[in-house]
Amino acid sequence: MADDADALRVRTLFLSDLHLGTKGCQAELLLDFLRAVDADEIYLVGDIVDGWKLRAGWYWPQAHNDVVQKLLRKVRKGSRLVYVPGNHDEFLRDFLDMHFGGIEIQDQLLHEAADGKRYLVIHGDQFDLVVRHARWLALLGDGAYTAALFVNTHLNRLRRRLGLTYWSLSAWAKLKVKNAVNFIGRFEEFLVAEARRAGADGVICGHIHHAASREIQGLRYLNTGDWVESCTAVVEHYDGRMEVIRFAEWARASAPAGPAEAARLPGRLVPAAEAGPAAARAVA
Ligand SMILES: [Mn+2]
Repeated sequence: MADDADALRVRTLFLSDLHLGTKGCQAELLLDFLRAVDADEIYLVGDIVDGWKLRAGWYWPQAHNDVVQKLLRKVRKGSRLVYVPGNHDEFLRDFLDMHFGGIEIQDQLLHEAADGKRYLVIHGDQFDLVVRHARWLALLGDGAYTAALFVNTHLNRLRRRLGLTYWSLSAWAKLKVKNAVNFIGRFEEFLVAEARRAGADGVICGHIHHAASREIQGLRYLNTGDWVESCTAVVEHYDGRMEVIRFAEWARASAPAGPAEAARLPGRLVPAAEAGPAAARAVA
């Protein structure tokens, strides 16, 4: 694996759903990836630290510390770092628009790529309720849709303040495995619609642990995936081209030593597309 000196340099790196603080986080692989890539700008697109799991029981091994240190080191070396909280780290939504040691916290924002295209960067959990209740919300119209978005934003915050457990979209979706494909499709459509409303050319989100790059209704839909199962990220190259990196494949293809590095990659790291929607979102 490349060391920092000969790391791949990209204009922007988008990462989400690391779930640091849980046993599921693939921190060692993530460290390898962070050693292999450097970026002018880094967007952390939510569920970076799993506040809900940590509250239930402290789990913070050295590798998770190393990930944080690695990111902070990139900031010290000049990378801009923007943290867009998700539902698992929504405690950070109390600190929106603040700066901590060179890190900005934003609920959502527009990223302008090198080719002039603008992308809405947002975690995506804001749409849990509307994805879940899409059918009757469509019947009730715009007012109900706006109300559902508002309620969703405040629901997790309220549950946390009341000391309740986290309501999990994925647990709910697992009960309806047959609908998982529909559910992902609906999520993607809502996110694209939101990007259109924001006047953007596309959206970059996370949350459903399902990396993707495709055209939906004339806009670009990009999902960063996760570092629990699929180990994926989105990068913007210096010409503005966006690419989903699937680290398992990418490391095999780019490691000069090949087998030694590749052998470290667990066999279950299959591309999200092949793993299927049910497998792809274990802890959204
Ligand atoms: Mn999430």
